[in-house]
Amino acid sequence: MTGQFPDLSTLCIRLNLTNSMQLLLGNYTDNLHIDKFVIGWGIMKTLYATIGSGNCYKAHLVMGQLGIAYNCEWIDVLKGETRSPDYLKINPAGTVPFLKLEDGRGIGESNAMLWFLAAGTHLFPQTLYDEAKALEWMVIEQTRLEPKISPARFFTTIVPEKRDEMAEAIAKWQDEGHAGLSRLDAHLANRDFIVGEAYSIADIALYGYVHVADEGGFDMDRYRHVQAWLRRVASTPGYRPMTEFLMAA
Ligand SMILES: N[C@@H](CCC(=O)N[C@@H](CS)C(=O)NCC(=O)O)C(=O)O
Repeated sequence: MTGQFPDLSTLCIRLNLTNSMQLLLGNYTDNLHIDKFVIGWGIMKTLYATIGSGNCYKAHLVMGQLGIAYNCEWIDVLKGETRSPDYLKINPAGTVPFLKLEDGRGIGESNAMLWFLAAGTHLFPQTLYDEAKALEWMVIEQTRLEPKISPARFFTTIVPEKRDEMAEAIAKWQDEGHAGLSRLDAHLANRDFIVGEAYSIADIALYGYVHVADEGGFDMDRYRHVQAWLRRVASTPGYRPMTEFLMAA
């Protein structure tokens, strides 16, 4: 019955169910013989996330593709909610995404979440070498791509009123981001996915921001291998676009 599970998780996110409502839903799903271990007592992971964030989208995408049900708590970065005393008690680093596990322990850093959530599944790299290559590309993502694409996109699309003021910095982020995108394009010239033969968390990590780089003013027509890979990722089983994540807010 796991095939029904992603639909259920979408339902839980959309309705933003309280714990007691999840408990009821858990009892209901027991009758349907849907996964009792996760849903049975209504206890779920909680993802603290902000709208429009590629880092938060990575966690949404991997949980959707693995059929993991979770609550989503929306934190408004633009209103400074990541720095509120209440949120700092949850994640002292004051950033999103943040994943709270069923037992109350937490995980920060989007790529660490991917690693934890996918371990032992078909989305985890299948050999030690591929694990190392996945880590290599996840570090490249966090150092050469995300820190360039994310701020360029933020000041171009999310707060466009700041675009002129930030024009010089945006141009610099774009230059540096293009170096990372060129490297990714060369890597994808002769392969379908980032590591090994199959789609994995390395693809999800890279996809989070690369697929919205055009919103940061990056000319993506320069990268035909990246474009083909973006289409391949978007056709993997259980894929959900970022816009669907936003609609759940
Ligand atoms: N490297 C972290 C980046 C986390 C991060 O900087 N998140 C941004 C949103 S994408 C944030 O929380 N900004 C608000 C703040 O720093 O107060 C990850 O991959 O999760």
